[in-house]
Amino acid sequence: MDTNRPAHTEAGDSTAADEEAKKAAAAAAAKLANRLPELRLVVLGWRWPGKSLTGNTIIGREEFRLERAAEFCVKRQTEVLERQVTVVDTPGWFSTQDTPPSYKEELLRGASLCPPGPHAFLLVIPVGMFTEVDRARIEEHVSLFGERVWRQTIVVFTWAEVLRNISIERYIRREGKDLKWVLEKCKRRYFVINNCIFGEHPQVGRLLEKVEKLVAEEGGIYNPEEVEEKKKKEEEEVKEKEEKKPLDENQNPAREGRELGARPKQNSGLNLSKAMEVESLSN
Ligand SMILES: Nc1nc2c(ncn2[C@@H]2O[C@H](COP(=O)(O)OP(=O)(O)O)[C@@H](O)[C@H]2O)c(=O)[nH]1
Ligand SMILES: [Mg+2]
Repeated sequence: MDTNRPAHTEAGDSTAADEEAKKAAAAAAAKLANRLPELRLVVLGWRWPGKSLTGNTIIGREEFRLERAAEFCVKRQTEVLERQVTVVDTPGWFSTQDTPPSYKEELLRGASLCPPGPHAFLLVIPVGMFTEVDRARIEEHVSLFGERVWRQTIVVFTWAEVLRNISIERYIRREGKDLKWVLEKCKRRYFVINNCIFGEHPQVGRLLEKVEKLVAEEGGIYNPEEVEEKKKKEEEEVKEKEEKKPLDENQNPAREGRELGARPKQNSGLNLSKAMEVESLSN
């Protein structure tokens, strides 16, 4: 019986190895099928989590200045791993105070700097304590681009070296509901970047492949003009509805009479009797 065992295991191993090889080949084929010749990315986040440095890591050169009080978007373009890559670095939003309107406008401008629109928004979050306020600030600023933006967003974790031996999955679990909320909004698409590694490294290729997978899954890009048009249409619809409202009520004078006439009288009668009660008690 023992003699059969190694032969059986070998056969089992080779089947498992075949399966692995097939899976790897399928994954490689999918990556190739998703491949795009051009990629446009917009980097988002609050101030100082590593947006500009992430841009530099992707571009492979020190193109974006690391400055605390950046006010304007900066666009850079270069060839990365046989793709024409455009990165738009945006000024971050304020993490606790209100973000001035001019910063918000500049943030929005970022999406229109790479026509016909970005393939992905990279929402940069430094690994560390993530609070309810952080979540609310992200929601407020990301939603300036419209709800559609979440479909094109990938969370990019920076400062991941502080995790040491903890896996990113464990960190996400430990941080709790606020960080989870953000991740759920972008269908749990996240990427851990190591901004201490510069130059040739597989991480940039992996990030670009992740963007390409997102485009394949979501079936398109974020088109700022389309979103703006939709926003305008929705606003017009709301305005139209509001304009129609008083007209409808005026068309039913009987109802108007009932509502405007009967109720105040009833109420005032009630109030009067209550007031009398109080008065009589106090007497
Ligand atoms: N150790 C470490 N430092 C980082 C990382 N990302 C950014 N930094 C540093 O954090 C500071 C802010 O980075 P910057 O890219 O200018 O932030 P931005 O305001 O979001 O553009 C700079 O001193 C960077 O060198 C990271 O992943 N690890
Ligand atoms: Mg910056």
